[in-house]
Amino acid sequence: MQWRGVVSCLRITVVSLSVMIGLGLPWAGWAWAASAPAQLPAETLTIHLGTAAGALRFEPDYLEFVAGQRYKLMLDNPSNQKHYFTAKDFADAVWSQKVEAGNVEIKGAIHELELKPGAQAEWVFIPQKSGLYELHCSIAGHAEAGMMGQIEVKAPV
Ligand SMILES: [Cu+2]
Repeated sequence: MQWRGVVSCLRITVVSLSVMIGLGLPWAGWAWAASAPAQLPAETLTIHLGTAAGALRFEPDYLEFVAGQRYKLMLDNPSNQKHYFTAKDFADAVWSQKVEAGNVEIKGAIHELELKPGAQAEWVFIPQKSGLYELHCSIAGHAEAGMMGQIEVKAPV
């Protein structure tokens, strides 16, 4: 609870600073806003697609974001079969900066990710629209067996 309080305070401080910059130094404020999105500090979250024991589920199966904040979502597949991270409405509601996997960095819109056994990927994005979105694995039978989840994007405080 205390931690949440500190976070809200920090958010209010950041908003106040932005407002002050915007009002006091219009040109500096404009330049800051124009270059900001890709440089905002990123909060890191992790999601596992499947489990080492072979369970068909996402861990965790609920992710929460705040619109306008930058995130680095670390995806991995600890199981011995491939899985998908399919959340099309969510993907349409975010600005994707990049996906990094192995030595490859992919820029631009992302719709779905497939992770082979043992694979890892990092997806950097900024959610744009609040809402409750569904997540599932699109391999036949996996969603039915429980490989589903929810992604909530909250409006900025
Ligand atoms: Cu799956």
